Amino acid sequence: MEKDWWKKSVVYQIYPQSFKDTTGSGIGDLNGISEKLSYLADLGIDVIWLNPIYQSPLVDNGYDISDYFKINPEYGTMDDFKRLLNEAHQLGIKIIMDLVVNHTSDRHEWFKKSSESRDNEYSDFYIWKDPKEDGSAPTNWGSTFGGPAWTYVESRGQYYLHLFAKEQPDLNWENPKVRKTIYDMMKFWFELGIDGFRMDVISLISKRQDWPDAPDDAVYSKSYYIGASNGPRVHEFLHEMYQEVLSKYNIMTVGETANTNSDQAILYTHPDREELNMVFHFDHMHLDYGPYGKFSDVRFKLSDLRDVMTEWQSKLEGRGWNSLYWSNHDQPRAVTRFGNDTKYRAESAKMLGTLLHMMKGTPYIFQGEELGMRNVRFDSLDHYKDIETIGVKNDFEAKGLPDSYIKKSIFLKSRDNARTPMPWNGSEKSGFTTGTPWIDFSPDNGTINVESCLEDKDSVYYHYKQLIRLRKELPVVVDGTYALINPTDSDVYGYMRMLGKQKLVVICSFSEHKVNYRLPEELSRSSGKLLLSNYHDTKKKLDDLTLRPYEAVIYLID
Ligand code: TEU
Repeated sequence: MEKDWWKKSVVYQIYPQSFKDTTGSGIGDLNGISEKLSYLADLGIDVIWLNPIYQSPLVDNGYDISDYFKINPEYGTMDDFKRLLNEAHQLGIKIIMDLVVNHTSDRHEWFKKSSESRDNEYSDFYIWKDPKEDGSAPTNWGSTFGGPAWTYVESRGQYYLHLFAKEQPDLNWENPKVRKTIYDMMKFWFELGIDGFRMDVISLISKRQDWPDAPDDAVYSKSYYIGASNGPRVHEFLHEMYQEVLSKYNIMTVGETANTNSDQAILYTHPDREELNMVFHFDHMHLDYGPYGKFSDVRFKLSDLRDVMTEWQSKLEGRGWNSLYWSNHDQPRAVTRFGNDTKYRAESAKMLGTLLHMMKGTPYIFQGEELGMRNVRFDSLDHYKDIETIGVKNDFEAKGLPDSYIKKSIFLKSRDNARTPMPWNGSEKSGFTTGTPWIDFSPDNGTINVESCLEDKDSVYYHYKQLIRLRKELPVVVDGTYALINPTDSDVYGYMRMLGKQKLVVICSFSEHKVNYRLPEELSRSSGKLLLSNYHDTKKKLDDLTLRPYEAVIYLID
């Protein structure tokens, strides 16, 4: 098998809990994924990334693992997993799993033992610190889901660190035994035949050992980054992981690295450094942050988006590799956030797909994105299930923010927007379950669903299928270098990809109105051939363009 196969791949992210339920439990399962493999093969994707399916009390929907070697019975059995892996492989689809090793669940045996005393085998598996003289926590860090990042445990007379929920204690990577145990666990899954890992918050595993306080004005929920992001030994640990495990298998790795800039990303992904293949950066996710961070009603600016994407495309050229994504299980739906989810839903969803999929890197499609799914607006905030959303609601209420602001920011940013069940058809239960779904359906399911998309040749689904096909057919999509066109245009994001004499020209309008777009002369004089557009009757030749709302075009110049 080719070594850098992941450079040519398109990844499809499955949130197992919400994909397809075969038992009537209301929770998606592994057999449901097996059942839908042919749908994914038809779409043309190469790799599935599965969110965590390990044993877990599901406080954070699986990002709190209580046994790394067991499948959560809610999702099925180890045999179901082996069957899924085998059936996927037969269809030429690879499977990567989520590796959550910054923290475990507090129900993990290691943590139970670690909490008992200061002198047993697992005592140093987690990060324990004595209280300050006045009994308070070792630092002022806040945890991601609200409240302090330290919790006191009577039996040890100490605090433990949890950057996320208190049920997610952070592992102590300074301890070589912890690292060895993790590497062995990774080998277990590779020996089973999986094709790689998406590494959860991997940029947080090495904490500064001088334990600094966060500045008072740091956004509360992010204060922990001060002492934990891209910490002093993170590259040493990842290189060690590479040597001990990753280098022994032909697999792919993608690190989730919030708060990592493009220079740091080179350190993670430069092939010579032998760490990871690529990382998920968050710079475009931060463009619509407001005074309270992620949960805001701010809208991104096109100029910022273009700057950020261009920076990452350019910086990593020849020095690393990009992951390309608009959304995932932590983010709202792309078409609501970056497009227009009412009048131009299909057009703008296709435009966004075009913009991203023609860039250099490995594209990720989050389940339902290929249908153009939108954010949901549950009537009552009580319908939201996500621990982050609930934490934000409590925090905003305590701050005295108006109800209207709380609702609006949750409608726009809640992780539950991405987590409603996959709509397989327009029936009452969406073809997802025969029981009661663990979270409400999106009210759109009657119209936006797999069946209706497959019947409609103009659907977002078929546009994504074409984008995936182009990547397979044209080496310029995989290997071409990136260059901006008209870097300051107020409505349109245009860029080229270049490989040898070939040029791919990608023009995407973010406007709800018609815009006249003037190409640089050398392009408008060339004889480009139209490859794909999100309107029927786009001009076949590349010269000055009148772009309709959210029009996206791809031309090839040979
Ligand atoms: O997310 C890490 C992360 O960066 C979160 O803080 C993210 O910013 C937040 O969800 C955005 O709203 C990963 C997982 O993807 C997420 O689902 C987990 O909850 C988290 O780690 C803890 O494991």
